[in-house]
Amino acid sequence: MLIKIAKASDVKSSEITPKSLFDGRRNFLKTAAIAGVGFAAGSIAPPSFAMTGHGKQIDGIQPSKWTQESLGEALTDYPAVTTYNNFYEFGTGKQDPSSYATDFKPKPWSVVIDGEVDNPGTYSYEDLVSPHQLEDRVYRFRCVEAWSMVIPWVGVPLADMIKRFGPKNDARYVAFETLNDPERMPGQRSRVLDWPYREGLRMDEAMNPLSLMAVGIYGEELPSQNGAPIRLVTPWKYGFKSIKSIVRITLTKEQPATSWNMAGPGEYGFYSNVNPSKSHPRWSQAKERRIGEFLKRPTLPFNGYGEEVAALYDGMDLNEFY
Ligand SMILES: Nc1nc2c(c(=O)[nH]1)N[C@H]1C(S)=C(S)[C@@H](COP(=O)(O)O)O[C@H]1N2
Ligand SMILES: [Mo]
Repeated sequence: MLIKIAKASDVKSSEITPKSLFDGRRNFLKTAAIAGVGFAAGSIAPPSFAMTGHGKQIDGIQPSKWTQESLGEALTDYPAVTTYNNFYEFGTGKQDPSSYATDFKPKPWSVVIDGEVDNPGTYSYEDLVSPHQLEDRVYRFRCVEAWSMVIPWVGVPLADMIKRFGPKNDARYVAFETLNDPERMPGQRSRVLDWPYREGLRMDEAMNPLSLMAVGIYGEELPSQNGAPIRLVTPWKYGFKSIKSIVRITLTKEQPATSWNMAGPGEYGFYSNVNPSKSHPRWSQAKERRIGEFLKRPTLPFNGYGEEVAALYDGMDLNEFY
């Protein structure tokens, strides 16, 4: 972002595997059938070769109202979702995370819950993520660098998780931190950001039904480059809010510091809502390159989720609170 501004033209055609070559599709179709994710018959070609090297399938995923059908847009191919990534803990290049996160072991994993909660503590991944709560959700994902994807996530509503922590009345914000371990995350040996990566939401944003703690994509466990084992997804905000590999969640009274705001306060605000009419100081946000497509699309206010979230910002000047 500050370091290197990637253009969609940086994605070589060899990185964007045609849909017909998506080898995880058999698996996803199975999950989709279980989860009741609807596809028009024949809209997806059968897999052309056997499954290899993909994540473990997640069982018992529930359907959600955010389906591919209701969104009406094509999913971004699994190979693009998993090889064109920003995850500076593994390097600043788009291919670095998929190259250097391969040895990262995301489990066992635990998350520290502290701050303004009645039930603080260290929660194991298994404690935190009940398989019964897992949902399939297809969301648009818009990076501040003006590329976008459509990703079928598997996750738990953040609101359900927070309720279990027993938020106190004076908790107004939620702060998140990524693992800080240069042994396991070699990109942290370079000081491109002030580690650990930090993000935050206002309490009402965190409790909004759209906010998801994702543990999978395409019906399978998250690959490490996508933020295994657990990461945030807030689809109405620029991608950098969607913090990966979370080890700490703190409920706070004050607005928490966030990594990109610390790195470039004039370029990245706390709110970071997708806003096509507010340019980044160095480029327009009016359009986006959907990865896998040739022509640019217009960017939608709140990334198309205004109906769900615009009311959160009633009376706020979103040019001031960017
Ligand atoms: N810890 C951490 N989280 C992060 C980042 C990062 O560098 N470190 N990059 C962010 C940015 S800029 C984007 S666009 C998304 C990319 O998520 P994806 O790889 O699943 O598409 O992760 C976000 N979360
Ligand atoms: Mo991003």
